[in-house]
Amino acid sequence: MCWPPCECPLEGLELRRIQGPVRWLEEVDSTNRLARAWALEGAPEGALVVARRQTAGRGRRGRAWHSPEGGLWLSVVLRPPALEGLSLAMGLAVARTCRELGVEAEIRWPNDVWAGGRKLAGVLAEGHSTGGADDFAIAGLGINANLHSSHFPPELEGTATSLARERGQEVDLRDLLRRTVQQVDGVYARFTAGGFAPLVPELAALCPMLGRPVEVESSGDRWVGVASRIAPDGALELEDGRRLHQVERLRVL
Ligand code: BT5
Repeated sequence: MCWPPCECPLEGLELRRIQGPVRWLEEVDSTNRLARAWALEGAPEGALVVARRQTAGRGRRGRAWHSPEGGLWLSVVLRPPALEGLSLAMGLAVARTCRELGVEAEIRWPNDVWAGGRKLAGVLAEGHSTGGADDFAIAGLGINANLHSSHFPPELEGTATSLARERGQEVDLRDLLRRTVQQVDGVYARFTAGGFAPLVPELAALCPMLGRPVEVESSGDRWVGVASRIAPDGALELEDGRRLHQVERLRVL
């Protein structure tokens, strides 16, 4: 992709809700941080922030997201009727995109996309309540596109992967962006029309951790259970009846 883009990369796509405007940045601390500030200034639903690299990319719970040049780092302003399941819905959009490109991406509750036993992409969905009709959410998507092992710090070398690594061939970032926006638009249209529940069967089919033992860490506790299903509100249910909404860490055993 020429950067900044020489023509509008969304041109020609049939989009319902996610139509831009788009802000392109060579470098930013975090696209989620900037998208939030923009939304507070009145950015419409569907506004997008895309950066070539992030200097302080964010994961959940204050964790860092490693975002050098070569990945797709983007945030979208959404005004969903409810937040339940939004993060998983966005994960579904990312997994569908990666699958279109020939990578057998899987979803790992609550917000990861994996391939070949490693983390390929992450989603950070953050809701912002202003106490009125202006409530919004920012969905941040980080897809390791053309990252190679030398791009990852030592602690991620054995756990992270990229589209290029899985396919043995780099992807065109402009094409990846177009496909991602198209998928986000389609999944988000379904999400706003019917809520999260109708997405669950498709999601579950891409979620091989269901039926497997998982080790969970939450509020200082650690335990093992068998993941049984994703509930219509986005919770992960375990065979022992526990329902998980937020966890610090989850490892599939
Ligand atoms: C996530 O958090 O997976 C959410 C990542 C969201 C990133 C996007 S990029 C665009 C937007 N702007 C932002 O500032 N963020 C969003 P979490 O589940 O907490 O996972 C974070 C953990 O994943 C880290 O603690 C590392 O172990 C690992 N990690 C960090 N960078 C990675 C990378 N590039 N690839 C794979 N794993 C990574």
